[in-house]
Amino acid sequence: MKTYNVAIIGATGAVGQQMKEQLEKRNFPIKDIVFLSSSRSAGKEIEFNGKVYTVQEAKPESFEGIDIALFSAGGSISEKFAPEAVKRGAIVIDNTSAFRMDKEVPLVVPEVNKSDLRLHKGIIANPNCSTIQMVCALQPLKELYGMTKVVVSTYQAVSGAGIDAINELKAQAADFDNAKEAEAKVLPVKSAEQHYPIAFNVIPQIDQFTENGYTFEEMKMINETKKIMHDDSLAVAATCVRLPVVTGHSESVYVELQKEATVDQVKQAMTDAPGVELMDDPSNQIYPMPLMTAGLDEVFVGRIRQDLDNPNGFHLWVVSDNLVKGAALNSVQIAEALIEENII
Ligand code: L14
Repeated sequence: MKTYNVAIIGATGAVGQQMKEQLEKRNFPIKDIVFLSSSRSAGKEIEFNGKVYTVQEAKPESFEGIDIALFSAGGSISEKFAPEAVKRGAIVIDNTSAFRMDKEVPLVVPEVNKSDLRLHKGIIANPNCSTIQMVCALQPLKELYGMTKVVVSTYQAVSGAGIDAINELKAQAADFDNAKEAEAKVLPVKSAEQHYPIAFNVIPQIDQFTENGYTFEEMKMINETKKIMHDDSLAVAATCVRLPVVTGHSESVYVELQKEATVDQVKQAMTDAPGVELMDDPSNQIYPMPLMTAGLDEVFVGRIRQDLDNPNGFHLWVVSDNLVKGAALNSVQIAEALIEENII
């Protein structure tokens, strides 16, 4: 079997650690692996398949001989080093928002648009976590019934904002009586001046605001959904909200179909969809929740209801681990698809 030289950039981050775990768990055909990071995390040690590796500072030369480079160290690192990796013959799978809307860059969820991988020119973008889990549930409905409109509200975990945000939630949660005055340095946006506690709170802001009043996270969901599903005419609106959950994003999704469908048909579509698991049994209080889906691969869908005023409208509750299918697993599945399809 052919094996590959792999690099993980951002190896010590929340997503980087999960990328390492997915490669181990899925027995990815690795010849050699290097763990790269900013100078700040260089020197740390990482165990991979029983062997200890030292994290090295990313430099252009680090990509010499690399076949597949998995980037998750922030947009500016990707902008700087992804072209260097491509120049040296690597295929880059980038988990930041740096290249997602670039026309030359495929934006791929393998269950939805694997065939776009063939169009790559060196860089392939991994979509935003909230977008990935939503399109996994939407694509089968669009194929079967057509789709005109999507309205989503998210309930997002802090792990999307990194290890610092996880630690901040844990520290604040330890002190219920002082929650209101809790020290906050990370959320909603680390680089901003104003911060708010997340423990016992709900923050209707993820990423910075854009000029139209939507946040970048909301605009990412809107634009990426249209690109992945190849439908610029699909109406999409999003409201992205942070909750005091460590890992696992939840979404309330309202979708309007072109053709009429029944709840049973929508449930069947979820049962048949690759990567999706139906978890919908209200009589037994069965529906997905982030605590129960943490660490799992699938996108879980429950609470499926027909709209009471529009027979073509359906409401879905969609939950998945944002670090797994929302990030690391999707990146590794892209790499696996490149091998399966003889693209690499
Ligand atoms: O665009 O803060 O991939 O939860 C996803 C996680 C942006 C930040 C992306 C968060 C990131 C977001």
